[in-house]
Amino acid sequence: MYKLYWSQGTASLAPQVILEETGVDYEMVLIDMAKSEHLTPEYLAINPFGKVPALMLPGGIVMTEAAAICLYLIEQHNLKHLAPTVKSYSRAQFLQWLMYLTNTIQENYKRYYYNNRFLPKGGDKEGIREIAIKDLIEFWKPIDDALAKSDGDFMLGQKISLLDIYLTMLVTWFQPMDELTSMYPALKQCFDECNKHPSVIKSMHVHG
Ligand SMILES: N[C@@H](CCC(=O)N[C@@H](CS)C(=O)NCC(=O)O)C(=O)O
Repeated sequence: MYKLYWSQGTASLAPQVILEETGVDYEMVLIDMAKSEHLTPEYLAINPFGKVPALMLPGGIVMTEAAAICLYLIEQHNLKHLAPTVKSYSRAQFLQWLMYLTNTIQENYKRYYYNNRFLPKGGDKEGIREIAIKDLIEFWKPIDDALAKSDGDFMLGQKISLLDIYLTMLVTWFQPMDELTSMYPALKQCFDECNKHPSVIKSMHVHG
């Protein structure tokens, strides 16, 4: 059985949604980051990066990186509705936006949440957070533009894909969310539609 090591409000949300989509049984193992459980010797033995998510595969291999976990599950369980197949034309756009979400948007939340890591001791934490917010708002614009041009509510048109699930997770990290979604109507529409999807509803509920 798959085991998903997770913590509330983190990058474990998207992998959980995809696990839900597979329909297979899986176990959720809470690693409470508020109690620094991600840094215990027991967890570091499972994931030496000391981060969540981590997915233990039925054979015992541990996999990290939220987007990679999602793609792996989609491929293993042939969830064709969530990602264009390797040979399909829209795979190019799919890969482009998935990498954009992880490398540009997800990565920049680090300056927002872990601003102390980017500064010398006594540095201007609030200052770096403000720059991170300004950059994040700017980095969300191409996603809103792509959604506005799409022929449906989702990144690839009328059907939800991993892109929409992943971006929904990343929208929840922007606090208050309304500050972001009120600027970007197409993003808001996609986010609202995603939140009606049963596997998203269930996973959001677990994340609280
Ligand atoms: N690139 C990794 C990032 C994982 C990551 O940074 N997770 C955060 C929670 S969203 C974490 O565990 N942070 C703990 C820390 O950095 O100390 C992924 O996408 O899975």
